[in-house]
Amino acid sequence: MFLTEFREKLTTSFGKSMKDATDKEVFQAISLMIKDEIYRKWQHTQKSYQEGQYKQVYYLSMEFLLGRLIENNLLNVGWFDVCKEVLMESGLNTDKVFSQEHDAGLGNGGLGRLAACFLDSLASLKLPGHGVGIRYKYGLFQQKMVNGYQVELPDYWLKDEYMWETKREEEAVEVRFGGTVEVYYEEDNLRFKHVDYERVRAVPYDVPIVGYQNEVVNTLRLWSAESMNNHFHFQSPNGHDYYHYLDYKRSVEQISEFLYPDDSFYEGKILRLKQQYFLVSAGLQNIIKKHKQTHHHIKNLPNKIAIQINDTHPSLVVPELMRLLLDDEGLGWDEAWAITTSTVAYTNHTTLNEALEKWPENMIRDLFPRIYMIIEEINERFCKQIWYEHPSLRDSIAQMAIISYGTVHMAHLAMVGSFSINGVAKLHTTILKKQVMKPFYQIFPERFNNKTNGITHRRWLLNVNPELASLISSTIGNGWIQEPKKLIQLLPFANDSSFQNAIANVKQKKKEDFAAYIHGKYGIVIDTTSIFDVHIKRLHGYKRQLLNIFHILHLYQLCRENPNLPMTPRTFIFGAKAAPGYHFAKNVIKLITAAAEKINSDPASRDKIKIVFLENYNVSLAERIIPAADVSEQISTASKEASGTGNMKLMMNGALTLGTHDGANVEIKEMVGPENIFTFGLTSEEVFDYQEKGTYRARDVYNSDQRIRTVMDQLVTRFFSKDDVEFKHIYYSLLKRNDEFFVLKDFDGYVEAQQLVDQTYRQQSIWLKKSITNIAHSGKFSSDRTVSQYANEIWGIHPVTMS
Ligand code: 26W
Repeated sequence: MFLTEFREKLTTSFGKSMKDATDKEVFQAISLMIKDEIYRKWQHTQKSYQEGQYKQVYYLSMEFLLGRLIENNLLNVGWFDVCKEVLMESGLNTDKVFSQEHDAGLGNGGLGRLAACFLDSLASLKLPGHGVGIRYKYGLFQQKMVNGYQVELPDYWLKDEYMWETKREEEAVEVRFGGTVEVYYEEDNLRFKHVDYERVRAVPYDVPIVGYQNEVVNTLRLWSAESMNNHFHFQSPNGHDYYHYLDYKRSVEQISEFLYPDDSFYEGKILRLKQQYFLVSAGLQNIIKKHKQTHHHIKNLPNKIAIQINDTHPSLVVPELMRLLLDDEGLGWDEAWAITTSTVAYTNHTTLNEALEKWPENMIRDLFPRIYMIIEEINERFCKQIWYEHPSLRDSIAQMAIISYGTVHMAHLAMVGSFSINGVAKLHTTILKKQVMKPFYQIFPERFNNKTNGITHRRWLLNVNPELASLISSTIGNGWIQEPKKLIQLLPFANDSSFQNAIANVKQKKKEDFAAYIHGKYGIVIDTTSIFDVHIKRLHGYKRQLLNIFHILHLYQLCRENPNLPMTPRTFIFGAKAAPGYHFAKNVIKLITAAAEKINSDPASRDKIKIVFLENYNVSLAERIIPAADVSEQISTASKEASGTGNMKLMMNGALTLGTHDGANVEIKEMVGPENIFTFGLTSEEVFDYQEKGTYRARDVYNSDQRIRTVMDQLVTRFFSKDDVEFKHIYYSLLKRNDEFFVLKDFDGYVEAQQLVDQTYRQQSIWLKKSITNIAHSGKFSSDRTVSQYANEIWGIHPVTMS
């Protein structure tokens, strides 16, 4: 059946038979077959949602880090196995075929990948929920390594046709920038007219989001910016209008040109702000239009729609919804405000000060004059509310205001304008309530809630590790696929030696697969009997890749001092992109690659330590590394990592966590028990305490620990580099700038924890028992659990029954 249709598709689309078709044509033919299958369901789902008049949720996000969809879609339509079989029998290399799909890299890291996992869970749980984002022409940059340095290249992911999108020309809306606002009276009512604005056409491209073996196909709607054709009339004889038009066209198309590559770092770039408003305005106009078509009036909006904003990036949704309700729908302020604050919900993903968005007041005023007026009004009313209703907070008004000292605080706007404010792990939510957002918690205690992050076990176990998935199913049945919490049924097998062996065999196979992949691609050889120690995430000071490399440099020193050093060989695997302007992060990358060059070739260390820095870390690469990992590095400075989600993916694939008491590590430890995780380092309370009292002295640690001195002095004595200034940035950040991320402070604890890792790994049966225990508890971290909690506790939406 599949085979016949596949042959037919190759013939009708490309005029080719299986033996002549290129890998790309094979990929496209399969995609087209999937499309035939899912577009019917898609249409049917939309019809059912309309007719059932269900409440729907819209997840607004500047980022959706989808990766590839081919395997996911095959799995979800139930064709994964048969497709693989047919390709293999036909002598086609499935890996090569699937790799024809370019990763959709429309995100930076955790926040964007979380959005993608949520979409998968929404559809798989039959929940009526959709994504709204931007169709960036260029996704996150491609990282090339040149002489050990990161070089950024544009990611033109749309070079070949993107198989999963459909342009919906007829749903285009207009978004307006700049201009001025005229205020006038009409029948005793104050009215506002926006004039002289620049017009931008927002055109949606829809991507179907397929539920796991059910009838539901939801929508990810990505907006693209185009110029209006009728914006200018070319009349003037000297051609000025024409040049004007070209300028205008270029400035408009810029809006959806590229994804900003900053992760947890705010840059006040005007184009980024335009992107945010573009997403919000196009998304909302479309949502309201659809709502009115189905429900005929606007006043029941909160009963039928919830809007979740992914961090503050789309927080202009608050004043934009107010604008539409006031100016277009003619509602009064109080009514509009009640609707807005019952519709919008906000998720916070970071407490880092440098990541909090604060736009210059005049930027907002110039770009969106009407929106600015509305924000001013919201601010004034909010400040009054504090003054009259919370007199004890009067002294804090300036700190809590939405607009103060020439800046607009987006987190304040988001909190004031939404009915729910959630953090992404227990510890993170506690920190929000007790520290970062404390005064807001005093005013709106009922709004704060926690939703610990999750990951889709369909992609991150079933799809990337079919060997492990089938071993699990043959042991406990396949109920865990629908109900991932059932993975707990593996617990009785943790001590079972034949199950341990089977788990060890799967891990070995995945390590060999990964080794073969990097050998084929980069010519790098790695020892598959070594421990695969994996640190994969964005490169950032707080994530402390530096602590990892310092430990490696220390191990190297031990190897040089003692040729018989007893240690299990280790392969240290890094994957990380640094923001292009983040010099410290780039310096750390160079340190890792410089250390790799020296240590990997030194006879004193090369049989024990191997460092691999993988180029261009992205979703598809993560899918190859994670199943092969033994150790999961989650070593952020306590309090700084809101949750982490790589920790969950690695645990689900049997890696043991080596981590600090931070983010979701805390909950992983709670689940698996302290004996099944390696933890170390300062607690978040200790970090706060040092910060408040200013009592940390990095130099004292340096002076008192010979191991640290040895490692650090190597940075500035041409040990790893031709000159002695290459790593001075790192050296000074630790000693002169007092080690903001407590790398030196946690060094000792980390070394000790690493020794324990080594000792434990030597006792394979004990290691495997821990590994199985981790897999068994990983069901809690399925995004199905997370999304169900959002659905029940925030959105008030329910699974649908399809007609
Ligand atoms: C405006 C610049 C900017 C860009 C991105 C500021 C902040 C961000 C994101 C909030 C950064 C991010 O991805 N945060 C991560 O979100 C994940 C999903 O909740 C968490 O698991 C990570 O801990 C958090 O770092």
